[in-house]
Amino acid sequence: DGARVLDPSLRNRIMSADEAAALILSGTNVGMSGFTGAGYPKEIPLALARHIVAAHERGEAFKIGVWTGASTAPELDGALAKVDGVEMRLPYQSDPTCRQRINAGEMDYLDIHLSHVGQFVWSGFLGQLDVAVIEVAAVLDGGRLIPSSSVGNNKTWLDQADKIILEVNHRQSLALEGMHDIYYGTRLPPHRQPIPLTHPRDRIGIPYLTCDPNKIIAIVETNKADRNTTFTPPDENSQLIAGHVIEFLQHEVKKGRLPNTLLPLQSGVGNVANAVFMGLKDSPFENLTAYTEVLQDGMLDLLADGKLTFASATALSLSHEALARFEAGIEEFRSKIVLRPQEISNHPEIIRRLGIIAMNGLIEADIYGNVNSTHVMGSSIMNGIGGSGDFARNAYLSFFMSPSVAKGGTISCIVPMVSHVDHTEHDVQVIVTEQGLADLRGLAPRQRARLIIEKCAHPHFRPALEEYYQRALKEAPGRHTPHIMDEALSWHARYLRHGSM
Ligand code: 0RQ
Repeated sequence: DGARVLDPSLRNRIMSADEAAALILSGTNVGMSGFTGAGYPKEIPLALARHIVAAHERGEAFKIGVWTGASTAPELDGALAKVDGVEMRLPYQSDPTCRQRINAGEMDYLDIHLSHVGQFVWSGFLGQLDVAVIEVAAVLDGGRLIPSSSVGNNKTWLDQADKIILEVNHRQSLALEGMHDIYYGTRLPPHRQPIPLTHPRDRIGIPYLTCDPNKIIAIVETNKADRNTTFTPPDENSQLIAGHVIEFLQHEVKKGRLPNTLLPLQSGVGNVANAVFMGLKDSPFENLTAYTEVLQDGMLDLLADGKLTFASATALSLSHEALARFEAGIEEFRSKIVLRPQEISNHPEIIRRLGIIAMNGLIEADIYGNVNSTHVMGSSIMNGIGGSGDFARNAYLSFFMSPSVAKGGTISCIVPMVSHVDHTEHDVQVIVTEQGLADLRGLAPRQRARLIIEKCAHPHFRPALEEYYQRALKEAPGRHTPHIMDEALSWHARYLRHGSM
């Protein structure tokens, strides 16, 4: 009915999702909104998938490049991957159908640091962006847009795309207005200036996305909820990991290396992250803040009870129950939450300045502290690096957390050598499993190996790791980071051959 298109001159561009999707041509690059299942377009990708099927049935090739903020949902990544409509996907995804196509070699995937995407596009490294498809809560006058439940790369897509298609989602609360802070001060070198943000609560931009209204070629009205990010109560391992992290933070406060308010927290998504935030509820720390990418259920609860005083993120990623709590309390939450573009939420300059405490997941770590968080057995992608690298390298304190074993105990997540490396030994400070915590700061490689094997490895794999390390100490030509080259990846090879490490 156009009620949320407040610029009358744009109302004649309202059309159906099918009509709008028909404006997206094969071979184009499309910048879509969406970050961890929030704020992604919900109707146009589905309509586009139908157009792609029809083209394929006519014997025509039809593939596009799909650029987003981060992961989206089955209606976007899933639908387009299912119809084999994606040539190149970037910068992060976690959809099972996409994953299968990527690992089958049928789709290219560019897995890049989330903070790099904006500057890559501005610099032209990724080629031309043809169309932006952006979900918004409302269209105001003068090309101003009320952003949706995520910001991600939307500013960059709106600025850089030749044409813009908007999905105005009536399901998103209009009370989101004012919760965003869109910074328009970023430049390419050599024109950069310091980003004037010194506290997570600082507002340095404006509450709206802006665009050239002449570029808007279509507006589609929708009414659909974001993906329901199901929340499962933390399992035993997650609780043990959270316990180790919190005990360690208390120790750091006692040593005078952290204030009792800690430092702004960043955490990845998932069960362990939620467990840490639930654990913080009963911790002695006070007036906590978060400077992170994704605001999950655990963090929302801490904001509600005052333990967390402020959270800066680029996306909300909530279960439907938490979303209801968020919407009921949105007036209060608006003073406690700010949503920013991902180039700012993940900016190395700000992460270093604020002194973030970063907590991310790992797939495997090796005995020297290199971390793989993206690949299974060296060659298959799981999700992607996401923001973990932006945070890990620049944080004040960087944790990597995981259960010590995977797949029913057949895989050790602590291995002699990682089969792929995302976070090098130089970026990894603390490794935590349910077994314990290894504080690697200030330790040389051989000291790290002893600690990681002792504190983090599962007892079932510990003796074999110990034995490998002792032999490497004797046999390796170099004693700085002792390895036996013929054997370093034999655990993975054994798993691939026999289904167990
Ligand atoms: O697969 O469910 O099929 O069994 O990996 O593992 O233990 O459920 O842990 O959901 O926290 O994911 C690193 C993948 C951990 C995630 C990773 C299998 C395991 C399971 C998931 P199944 P868990 P999590 C913020 C920051 C990179 C991006 C990032 C991730 C599945 O944290 O994607 O940090 N991180 N972003 O069985 C084979 C191993 C394995 C293994 C686990 N050693 N070998 N499979 N698995 N260890 C968010 C953004 O940036 C957007």
